[in-house]
Amino acid sequence: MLFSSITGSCLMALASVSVAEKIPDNHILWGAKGRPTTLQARQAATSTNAAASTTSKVADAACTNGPFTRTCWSNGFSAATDFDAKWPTTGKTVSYNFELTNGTCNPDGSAGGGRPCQMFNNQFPGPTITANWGDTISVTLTNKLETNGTGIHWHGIRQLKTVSQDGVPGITECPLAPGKSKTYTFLATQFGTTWYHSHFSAQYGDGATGSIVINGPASSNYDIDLGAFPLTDWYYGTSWAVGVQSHNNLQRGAAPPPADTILINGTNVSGGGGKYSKTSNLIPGKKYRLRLINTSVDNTLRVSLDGHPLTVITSDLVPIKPWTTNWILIAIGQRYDVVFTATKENAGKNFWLRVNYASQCPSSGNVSPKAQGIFSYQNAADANPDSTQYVEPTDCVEPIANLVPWVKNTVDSTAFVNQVGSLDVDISSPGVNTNGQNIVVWGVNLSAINVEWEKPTLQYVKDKNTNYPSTFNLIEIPKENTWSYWIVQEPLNTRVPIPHPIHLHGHDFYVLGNGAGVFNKSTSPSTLKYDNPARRDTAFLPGGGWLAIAFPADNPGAWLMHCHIAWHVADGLAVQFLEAKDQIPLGDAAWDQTCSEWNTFQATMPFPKSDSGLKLLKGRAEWA
Ligand SMILES: *[C@@H]1O[C@H](CO)[C@@H](O)[C@H](O)[C@H]1NC(C)=O
Ligand SMILES: *[C@@H]1O[C@H](CO)[C@@H](O)[C@H](O)[C@H]1NC(C)=O
Ligand SMILES: *[C@@H]1O[C@H](CO)[C@@H](O)[C@H](O)[C@H]1NC(C)=O
Ligand SMILES: *[C@@H]1O[C@H](CO)[C@@H](O)[C@H](O)[C@H]1NC(C)=O
Ligand SMILES: *[C@@H]1O[C@H](CO)[C@@H](O)[C@H](O)[C@H]1NC(C)=O
Ligand SMILES: *[C@@H]1O[C@H](CO)[C@@H](O)[C@H](O)[C@H]1NC(C)=O
Ligand SMILES: CC(=O)N[C@H]1CO[C@H](CO)[C@@H](O)[C@@H]1O
Repeated sequence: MLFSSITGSCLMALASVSVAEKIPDNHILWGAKGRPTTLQARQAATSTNAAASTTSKVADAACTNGPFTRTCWSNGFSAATDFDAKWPTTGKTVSYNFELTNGTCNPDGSAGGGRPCQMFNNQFPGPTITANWGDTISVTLTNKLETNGTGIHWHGIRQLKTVSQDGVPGITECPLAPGKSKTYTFLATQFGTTWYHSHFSAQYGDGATGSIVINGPASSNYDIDLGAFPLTDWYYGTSWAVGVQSHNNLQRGAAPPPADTILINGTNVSGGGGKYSKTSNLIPGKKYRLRLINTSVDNTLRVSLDGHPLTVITSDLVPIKPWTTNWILIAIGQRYDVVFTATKENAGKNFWLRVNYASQCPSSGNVSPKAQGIFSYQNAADANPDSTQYVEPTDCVEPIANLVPWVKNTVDSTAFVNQVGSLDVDISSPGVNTNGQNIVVWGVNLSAINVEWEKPTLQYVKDKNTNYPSTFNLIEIPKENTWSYWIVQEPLNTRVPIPHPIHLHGHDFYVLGNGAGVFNKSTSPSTLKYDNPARRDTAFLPGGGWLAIAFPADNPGAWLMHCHIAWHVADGLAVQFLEAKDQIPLGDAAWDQTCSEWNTFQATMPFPKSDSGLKLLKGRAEWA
C-alpha cells in the first residue's frame, strides 16, 4: 500500500523493500561460521572486579568469566554464542518498581532554577536496571502523573515472542492511565548496554529515561566496569514546548531549536552552578570498561577521553571485534561500550572527557554545545585537567566498516538479488511498499504516523480487524521466517538533508550498505555487504540518501521502525509493520485491563492528544 505525502523535515521517504529467504527454525544459519574463540591478552595482574567469577588466566572447561577471560560467560556460553539462537536459562527474575513522578529537575544547576520533569522514582536519569544474561526482567510501573499517560519501551531488547511488552502506546499497548500500575516482563536474551524510555508522546525528553546493563561476556578483557554513562542533549524548555516549536520551524523549513546544553552522566556546569561529571580513582595498569549511551532527543555527539584511546567492543547490543579510535560518533539511541587503559605515564593526573555536538551532523541549526567531564587518577590534585584534546574528525560518518560482529553471520542475499532487479516500486517516491515477497521500500516522505491510544494495533490484530487507518503507516511483511530486506530512501530534495538515526523494534538488523542519492536497482546492489555486515538496532540513514538493511523475520508482532530524532516520528519518519500476523502472541487479561482503564481516563482527559501519540506534538488537523 502507498501512503500519501508528508509534511516536514526529518521527512524522509523511507522506501522499504522486503525480500524473503527461508530461515531454518533452529537458526543454524545465523552463525555457523568462523567464530573467534581465542582469549585476549591483557596486562593487569590482579582483578578488583567483584563480579568476576574467576581470576584464572585461561578459560576453564565451563568457560567462566573473569578479568582475563571476558569472552567467557559460564556453562559453555560465551561471546561466541549466537545469542539469536540460544542464551542461558538462569531461572532468575530481577524485579524493579518504578513510579513515574511529576516534579522539577535542574541537572546542571542552571540559573533558571530548573524545569518541570517527568522522572522514574523522581530520579534523572532514572534508576539503572541491572541483570545477567538469561534473567527475566520484571518492572512494575505506576503512573503517578495526574494528567498524562505513559508506557516504557526497552530500547534494543528483542522481545522475542513478547511484543505486548515492547511498551509502545498505540501499537503494542494502551497507555497506562494516571494512578494505575502494570508489570512488564521479558527475557534478557541479549547482553550489554542499553536504555529504556517512555514512548508516550515526547515524554522521554522530559526526563523519563534510564540505563539497562545486562551482564554477559565481552570481546575484550577489562578489570573494572565503570557502568552506564548516558550522554544527552538537554533543553531548558519542556519537551512539549520544544516539540511544538520544532514542528512549527519545520513547517517553514527552519531547523529545530538548539539544545541548551549537553549532560554527561546526568550533569554539567552552567552559568548558575552545576558540576562536572567526575570519575575518580583510576589505577595505573587497570583496564576500564565504560558504557556510552546516547539518549539525546535531537543531537549527535562525538566523544573522546584525552590521553586515552578508546577500544570499542560493542555496537548497540552486539559484541564486535575490538577496534581503537580517539573519537567516537554516537547517534541518538546508539550505544558503544569502550575499554581504555589507565597507564603509568598518566598516573596522578586529571583528564577531560569531551562530548561535542557533532556540527557535521547538524539537526538543530548552527549551534555547537560542548561539555566536558573529568576522569581522575588516584592521588590526582583536586583541579580541572589541563589535558590536550585529540584532533577532532570533521566527518559525519558512522564507522560501519569497523563494526565487525564477533559472531560471524552471513545474510543470505539470494532472495534480494533475485527480486531487486525487477522491483516494481518507485524507490524515489514517498510511501511504504512491498514487492509482495521479501523486499520493502520505504520512501521516507510519508504522512505523519498517528496511532490510536485507545485502540492499539495489537487490539486490531486481536479483533481480526484489518481495517487499519491509513495514518497507521502500517504494512504487513508478506513472508515470515525469511529474510526481510528494506531499502529506506530519503527524498533527494529534502528540506532538511541531515542523517537520521533509524531504529527498529523487535530485531537487530544487518546494515547492508548506505549511500548518497537514490538507491539504483542495477548498480547499488553490488555495493552491499552480506558477509558479516555490521549489526545493530539503530543506524544512520544519510541525508538525501539511502540505507539498506536486512533482518530475519522471526519475531511475530507489530513493530515500529522510526527515526529516533524525537521530533521526527510524527513528521513522517515512522512506519509500523505486522510480522507473522497469525502467530502474534496477544495481550492477556492484564493487558486488556490497562486498555479499559485508559479508555475510562481518556473520556475525560484534560489534555487531548495533540501529536502522533509516539513523539512530537503536532496539530491534529494536519492528519485529518
Ligand atoms: C504536574 O504538576 C503540575 C503542578 O501541580 C500540574 O500543573 C501538571 O498538570 C502536572 N503534570 C502532570 C503530567 O501530571
Ligand atoms: C556545559 O559544560 C561545559 C563544560 O563542560 C561548558 O563549556 C558549557 O558552557 C556548559 N553548558 C552550558 C549551557 O552552560
Ligand atoms: C555516573 O553517575 C552515577 C550517579 O551519580 C555514579 O554512581 C557513577 O559512578 C557515574 N559513572 C561514572 C563512570 O563516573
Ligand atoms: C547523539 O545522537 C545525536 C543524533 O544523532 C547526535 O547529534 C549526537 O552527537 C549523539 N551524541 C553522542 C554522544 O554521540
Ligand atoms: C514531501 O511531501 C510534502 C507534502 O506532500 C511535499 O510538499 C514535499 O515536496 C515532499 N518533499 C519531497 C522531498 O518529496
Ligand atoms: C542506475 O545506474 C545505471 C548505470 O550507471 C544508469 O544507467 C541508470 O540511469 C541509473 N538509474 C537511475 C534510476 O539513476
Ligand atoms: C499527551 C498529554 O497528555 N500531554 C500533556 C502532558 O501533561 C502536560 C502538562 O504537564 C500537558 O501540557 C500535555 O498536553
